[in-house]
Amino acid sequence: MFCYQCEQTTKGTGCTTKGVCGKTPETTMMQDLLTYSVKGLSCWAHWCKEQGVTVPPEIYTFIHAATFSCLTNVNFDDDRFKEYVATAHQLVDQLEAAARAAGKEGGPPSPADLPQFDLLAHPANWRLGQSFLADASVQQLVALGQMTSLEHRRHKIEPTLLGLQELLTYGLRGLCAYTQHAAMAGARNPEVDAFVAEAYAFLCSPDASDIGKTLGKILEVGETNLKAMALLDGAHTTKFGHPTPTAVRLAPKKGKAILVSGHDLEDLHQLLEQTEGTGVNVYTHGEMLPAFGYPGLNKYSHLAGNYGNAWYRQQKEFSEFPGPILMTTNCIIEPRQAYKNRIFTTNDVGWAGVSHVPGGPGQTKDFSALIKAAQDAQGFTSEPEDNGEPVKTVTTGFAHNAVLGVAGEVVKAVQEGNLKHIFLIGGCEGSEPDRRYFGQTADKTPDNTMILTLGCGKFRFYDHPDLQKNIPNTPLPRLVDMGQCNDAYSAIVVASKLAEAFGTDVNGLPLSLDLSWLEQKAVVVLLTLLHLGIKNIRIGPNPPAFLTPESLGVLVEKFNLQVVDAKNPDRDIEKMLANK
Ligand code: FS2
Ligand code: SF4
Repeated sequence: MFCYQCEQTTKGTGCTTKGVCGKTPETTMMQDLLTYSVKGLSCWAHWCKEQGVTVPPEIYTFIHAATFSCLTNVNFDDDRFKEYVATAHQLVDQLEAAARAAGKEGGPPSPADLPQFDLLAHPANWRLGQSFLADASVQQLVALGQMTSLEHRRHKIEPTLLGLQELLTYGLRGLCAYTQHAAMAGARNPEVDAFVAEAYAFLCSPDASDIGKTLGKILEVGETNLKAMALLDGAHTTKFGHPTPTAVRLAPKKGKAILVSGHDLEDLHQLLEQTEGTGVNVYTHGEMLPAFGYPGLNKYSHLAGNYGNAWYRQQKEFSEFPGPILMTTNCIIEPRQAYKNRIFTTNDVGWAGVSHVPGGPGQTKDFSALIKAAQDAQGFTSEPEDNGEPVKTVTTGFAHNAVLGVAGEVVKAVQEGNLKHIFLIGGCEGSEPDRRYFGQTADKTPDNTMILTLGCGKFRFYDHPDLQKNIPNTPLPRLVDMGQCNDAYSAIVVASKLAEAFGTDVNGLPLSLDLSWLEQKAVVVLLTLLHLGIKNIRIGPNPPAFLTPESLGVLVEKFNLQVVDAKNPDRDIEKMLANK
């Protein structure tokens, strides 16, 4: 196997025997086979659209779901990948039949001489029959996956170009995560749908051998992701209202309990509806914490609090949680025996042997098994109030609407010299020691600065007492939790409005971006920021393994993209305060 799509990759170069995430060589090959199959389906979808043949929305929904399933820490279940592969090939048959029925002969371009497709036919021409797929073992499919794999391709393509092609692929994975979340909340954007198919078709064309064209397409991924994040933001705020600053309890309440992790607010919503009046409390975990900011979710009194921290601590935290757990999206890691029979997956999340709650966009899911598991479990038998202990809280819900509501105060504080700088410190969390840098940086920022945060990276510092205070001489909080990683959209809206207020562009603001990245959602958010022309962004703790020094050099030259100085947060803070 070979996989270098995420930051925690082995030795900073690539996972070759088993993923640090737990991904096996077999699952890696199944994902590579699925990606090849999705490329073929996308070539057909893009061609049909160009020919004026209607592409049903379900086809795009599938492309997005299958793409999301290959994101880090989402799906580790080979049987599910077999189903995805079968569906991809069946949908190509469906599109071909629709094209023929519309009188369109031929099919998408499929040049024979592209080095990455030397072992199997071009993806647009390569089809697995449903009868073969019905009988095929995972091992047979793994062997096919080997022929389509990154492990094979990387010896065929010059590393800088390969890295850029992979950057485009990983950007699509992040983008499709957000469109999938939006679809679950009832929103889609046909322009975004069509772009994803077009971008996959680009990867199957001779143009993908041109570094300049590939870089251009990569920035288009960033541009399209802005639309996807806006779509998701609109879906959330339409359904659940604009987030407002809300205190979140960080302690249990006595009683039966369910823990919900991941990003899917609609799953949480449906679960809250189905548990209402049952006596079961629902707790958020990891990226679900910002749910408390939404009036349409916070109105449920049995949304009891947040339990635990970021995803990478889940094995310990889930073992100790006295009830079932629902993983709605990434990041899942190998379930321990202690909770394997009480963790449930849904959406594109999967782990072999773990119960899965089915249901797609627009459907109501049946969470009764989860609720029964909660009723059968012990639940929490004590709470801090029993001993007169104080209950710790943090505040979330500072999305764009809430922050823009105090934009006048922000401008005033800057003009009066009380607010010197704004840091955006957020993104992903992970277990590597160098990630301490982000907590240290947050702690070391001066009192007269504001920290915007989002994503699970905030768990490094979200409850630090000094950051719970206000900026001296202002009514503004020092720490502003804007939400999940997708709420980078809120940060972009706020930065653009502040730039307008100060008569400058975002690069002219006293604002620095210090981003922790792990997986491909962070990759696509970075592409969006680069598309917007934002300079001096820092990422870390390590640079992406898939970018060679040459391709990183292009980004450094064009955007002054920097890697954090993980051992020296003071030096980074000094530079950021000088807008460097
Ligand atoms: Fe955190 Fe994991 Fe949000 Fe990332 S829960 S690192 O995939 O999506 O951020
Ligand atoms: Fe390794 Fe990350 Fe790939 Fe998992 S997703 S195999 S940790 S590079």
